[in-house]
Amino acid sequence: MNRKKTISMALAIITGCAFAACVQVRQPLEPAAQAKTAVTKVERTFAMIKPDAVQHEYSGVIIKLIEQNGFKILRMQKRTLTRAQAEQFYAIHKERPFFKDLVSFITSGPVVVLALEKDNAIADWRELIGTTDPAQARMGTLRKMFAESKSKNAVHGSDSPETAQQELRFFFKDL
Ligand code: RTP
Ligand code: MG
Repeated sequence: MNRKKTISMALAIITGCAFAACVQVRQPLEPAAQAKTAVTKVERTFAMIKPDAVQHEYSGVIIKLIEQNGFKILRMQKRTLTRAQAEQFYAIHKERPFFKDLVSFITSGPVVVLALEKDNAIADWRELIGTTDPAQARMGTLRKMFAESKSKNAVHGSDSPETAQQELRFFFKDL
């Protein structure tokens, strides 16, 4: 074999190895490896089906969607909030111009309160409910499907681990 032929064979082998290495790197991870790298945390969050959605008889379908999206319902109760409870629950908004209307709305009829559990429950529930204003909400979100307006927006979701803990305790003393 002459020198030129030897060099081209060596180059072909090196190129082949490099290609194989690339293919190796680009291959998806085995399920076991994926399980090792995925960071998931079982969390609990607080959810509420607000008076507008209850009044329109959307509670059943919303509960169905909660379950279909992988949330386990730990607690669920239909109740009407008193003014004092509403003011305490939404105390963070007490200086906002919409506070009075918010309290009137949330006490205007029964709500369904729920304790939900799932991997990444807090962010996933916020994702499923969509943005505050349904006009801005993504297709497929609960607010896009069931909310009438930014004020009457069908569902509530805790926005952080701290508020989730606080809101769960507010309604479900044993959690
Ligand atoms: P939520 O607490 O009920 O899950 O809603 P959110 O985080 O998406 O929105 P947030 O800023 O916490 O506001 C609480 C609720 O107040 C009413 N709101 N009305 N008219 C308005 O400009 C206005 N802005 C807020 C909504 O019912 C909102 O969900
Ligand atoms: Mg909020």
